[in-house]
Amino acid sequence: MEPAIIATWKFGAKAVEAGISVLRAGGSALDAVEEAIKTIENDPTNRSVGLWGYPNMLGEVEMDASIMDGSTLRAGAVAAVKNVKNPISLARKVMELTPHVMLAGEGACMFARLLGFEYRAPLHPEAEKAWKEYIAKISSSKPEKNTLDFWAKRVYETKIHDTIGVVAIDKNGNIAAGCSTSGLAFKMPGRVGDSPIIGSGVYADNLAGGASATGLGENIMRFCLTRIVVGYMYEGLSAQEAADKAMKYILSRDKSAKNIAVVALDAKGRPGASTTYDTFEYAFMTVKMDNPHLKTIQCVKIV
Ligand code: SD4
Repeated sequence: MEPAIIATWKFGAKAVEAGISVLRAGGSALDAVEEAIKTIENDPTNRSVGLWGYPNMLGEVEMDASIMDGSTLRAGAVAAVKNVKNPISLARKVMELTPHVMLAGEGACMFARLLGFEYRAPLHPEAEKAWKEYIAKISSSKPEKNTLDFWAKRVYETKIHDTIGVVAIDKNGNIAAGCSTSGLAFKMPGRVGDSPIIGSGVYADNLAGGASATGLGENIMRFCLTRIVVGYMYEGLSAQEAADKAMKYILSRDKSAKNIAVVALDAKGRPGASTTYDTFEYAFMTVKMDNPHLKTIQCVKIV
C-alpha cells in the first residue's frame, strides 16, 4: 500500500505535508491525521481552526474536533471546547482514555484540564477586531423582533467558517479520518456543527475508506455526509464516485444544501472529493510525491 493523505482547502497543503512526514517515517494513519491537523490548529494565521479562529457571539473561541480509527472503528470527539490548543489531540484522548466517544462543553474542558491540555490564549487581534466590528454592525442595524430572531438569523448570516478535514492511509492499509474547527464565526454560544459528530464530520473503515467534511455544518449533519460516502465505498464505489454520489443525493433532496464539501480516500488509497460550493480546493499527497497536489473542483451537477 502506498501511504497517502488528503485534506480540505488550500491550507490543507501544509497539513498533508506534515502528515506525509509521519507516513514516510512508517507512522500510522492515526498519527498522520493528528499531526496534519495540529499543524493547522497551531497556525496563528488561520481564522477558522484552533484558538486563533473567530470567536462565538460572546467573544469566546469554542472548538469542535473528532478522529476515527478505521482499523478498530473507535472514535473520539470534543464539542464546544474552550482553552485547548489542540482539540484534535483531546479528541484522540477521549477515544483512547475514556469509554466514551464524545465529551462536550464544560466536561470536555475539565477533561482537558485533567490531562494538562488547558491552554489559555487571548483572541487573535484580527479575530477580536472582526468580532467587535460584527457586533457593532448588528447592534446598530434595525432591531429584530426578539432575541431569538437576532440569534437565529443575524448570526447565521456570517457564513464565515472552514474546517481542516484530513483522511490518511498508511503502509498497512489502516485508514484514519479527523477534523477540527472553531466553527461558524460569531455563532450562538453552544452551537455545535458537524465536525465532532461521527458519521457527519468524519468516518473511517479500513474495509471501505475514510471521509472528512467541511462547510456549513447544518447542511452536513442532517445528511450524515461522511457515513454516506464511506457506505458507498463499502458497496464498491471509488472515493471519487462515492463523494459525487453523496453530494448528488444531498442536492437532490435539498437544493439549498449549498456550501459543503467532502474529501475521501478509498481502501486502495485513491483520492476523491466533491462539493456543493461553487468551487472547492483540496490537497492530496502520497509518499512518492515531492509536493502536495492542489486541486480545485466545481459544484457537483445533478442532471
Ligand atoms: C461547522 N463544518 O462548524 C464546520 C465549519 C466548516 O467550512 O467546515 N466550514 O459547521
